[in-house]
Amino acid sequence: MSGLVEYEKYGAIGVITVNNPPVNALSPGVPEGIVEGVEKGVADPDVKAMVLIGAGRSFIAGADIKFLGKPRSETAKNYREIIEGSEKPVVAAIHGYALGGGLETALGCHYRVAVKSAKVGLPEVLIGILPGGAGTQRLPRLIGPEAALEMIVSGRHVPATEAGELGVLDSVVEDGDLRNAAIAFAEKIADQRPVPRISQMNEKVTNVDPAIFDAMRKKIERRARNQIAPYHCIACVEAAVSLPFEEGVARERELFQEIVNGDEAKSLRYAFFSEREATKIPDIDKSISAVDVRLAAVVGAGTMGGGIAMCFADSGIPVKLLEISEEFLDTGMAKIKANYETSIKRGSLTAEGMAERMALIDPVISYDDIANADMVIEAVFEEMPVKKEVFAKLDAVMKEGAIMASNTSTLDIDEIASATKRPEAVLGMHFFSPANVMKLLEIVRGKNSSKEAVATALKVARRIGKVGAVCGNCDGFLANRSRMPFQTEMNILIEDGALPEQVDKVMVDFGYPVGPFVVGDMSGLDIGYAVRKRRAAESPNEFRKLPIPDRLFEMGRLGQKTAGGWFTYKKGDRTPHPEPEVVKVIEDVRREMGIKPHDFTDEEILQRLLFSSVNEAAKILEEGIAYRASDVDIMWLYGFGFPRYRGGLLFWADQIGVKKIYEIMCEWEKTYGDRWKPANLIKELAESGKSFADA
Ligand code: T1G
Repeated sequence: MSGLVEYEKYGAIGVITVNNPPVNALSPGVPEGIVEGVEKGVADPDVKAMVLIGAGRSFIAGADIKFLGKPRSETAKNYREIIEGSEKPVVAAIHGYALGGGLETALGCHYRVAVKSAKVGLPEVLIGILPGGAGTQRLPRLIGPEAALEMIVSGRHVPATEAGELGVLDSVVEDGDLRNAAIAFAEKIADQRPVPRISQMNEKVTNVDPAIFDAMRKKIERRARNQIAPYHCIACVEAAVSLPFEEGVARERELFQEIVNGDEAKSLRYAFFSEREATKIPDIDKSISAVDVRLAAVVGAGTMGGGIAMCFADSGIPVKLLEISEEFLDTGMAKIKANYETSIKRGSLTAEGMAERMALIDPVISYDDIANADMVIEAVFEEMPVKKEVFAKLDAVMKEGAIMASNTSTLDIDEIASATKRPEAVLGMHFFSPANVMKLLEIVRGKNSSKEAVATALKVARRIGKVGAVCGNCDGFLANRSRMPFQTEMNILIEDGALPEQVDKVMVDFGYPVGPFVVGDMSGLDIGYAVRKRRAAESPNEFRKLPIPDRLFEMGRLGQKTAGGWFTYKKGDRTPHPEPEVVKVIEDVRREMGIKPHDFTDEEILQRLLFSSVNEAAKILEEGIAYRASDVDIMWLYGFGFPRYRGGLLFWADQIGVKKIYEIMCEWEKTYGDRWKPANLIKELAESGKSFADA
């Protein structure tokens, strides 16, 4: 055997075990090893049936993404058909995950048994491709085209119990000794004939209403905007109901080849690996032990603090929520309760789920009540004196070894840490609003933050379902600092002649869920106004005023929290409507600034906005605030809704080419001023022909 796959006989059952840590991906040698195992079982007259199982924590998590699009052996191309063609039944025994090629392998088997905690799925669409191992042909034959279409186009992981109800699995057993359960199942069916082969089950793919495919296309058109893979997935399932199996497989292979090495697939594979790369910190290896956070605490029960407390409760971690008064605490708890009730109304949470979560949140008003927490996250007003007062109190009460984090979005972590006698225990954990929804957790490493503190924050990020990315301490850290030029530039574009609805349309067409001016209306023009006031006071010479949003704020146009901001909204409707009053403000300001407005192409709007942030991200990289370009991309994907199928801000910039961006910036520096002076890193990369990925 190839060492990646072992074969052992238990009585009359041959057990084939895939052992390719960490997730038993179908790396070269694994399909070959499985075939060897099946051939051994078939050749052995004492063997009546076989079991295919995964060692370690999972069945097979899919093709090895690192080898996608690369040549494979003939056996690797046909191993599923070899399994299925066996005269002796093969039972797939699933724990952990059976995803992508893993589930397709199980569909090549004759039966599928899983433990309750297992999950199955065909998530290929999430990395810009489609199930390329006949999954789009077998699954519709097994569970019907509609259920198969939903699984394949969503790419979701289906829990075993649901998969059992759908018919993907023949048996779902209690978590425990899966191998024995599978062996028992194999013994039970060993003599049953004919051996069930999905490729020959055609009754579920005949007389199918073709309308289901266009209905799916209509259903996904908003979220699948500009993408190809979701539509190719639909076409494959259409082939399953219109062609014989072999021809359907050929069609699937043809559509797979069309996209496996396309931009969308490359971008999504990049995003997949970047997310995991972000957890690898150069000077923090596995020898650094993170604190095991069994009890958390949050200081401040406002919108952010309440949302952060929910993150812990949602993950089953008890959390104390501290406020300065019963009144503030009651308000905070009521908001949390209302959030959960909304989830129940939406069907994403049950009443008992809410009760479990609420029971994990313990509202308190004394610092002594949180002293025993392993981690405390401060989420009070974004004012330095207030934060330092909180940290001084935390320093006085928190137990030895507790990690003390601030949720600040821009304030200096080192200054906050200076309020304590243990700055090594202090770092930033910047959640994005709403904290219980947004996936990004920006971990800010102060100059004294210990490796244990950073390792703990990363471990907690994973446990509470966040995507953690680490950066250094500076004004705005990585995410907001890299985004700031974008926000300035969008206002300058309006001063110069563009309108909010044009800018928003450009960014929505690019792939953002909503445009930046609507985002401004959602977060509130008061937020930006306060930040601009602080920066103008701190660095009057550097800071560029933005008279238009200032004037809208001063008119009381704060955004969706009032009748309107950049746009006007009808009650209960988030549809943005261009507002003549806003246009008048824009025209007044242009006149006062002596600006002669001109038109912009959509491309210039897109490049002006994104290149301004590319330039800042380059400075962040050259200052060592970010470890790698892909960390910038993770922050933009998960913090700002940058379209995932474009990989991320710097991945997208690399597709254009740093040299071309450098040349455009040099032109803009002459036309629009020194804010467009290219960062040194951009100049260096342009002159050396390198990319941000090389940086
Ligand atoms: N290929 C290569 N490496 C993989 C991998 C894969 N499919 N899945 C995970 N890894 C690595 C990952 O990069 C990380 O590496 C380590 O394993 C642990 O992963 C023909 C063509 C299975 C739910 O899309 O969704 O099959 O950082 O941190 O949080 O039709 O991994 O340790 O060096 O994510 O417990 C389809 C992708 C492939 C599944 C486990 N399959 N993987 O999550 O661990 S295409 C997928 C996941 C395909 C066929 C097509 C998750 C997981 P490192 P992890 P986890």
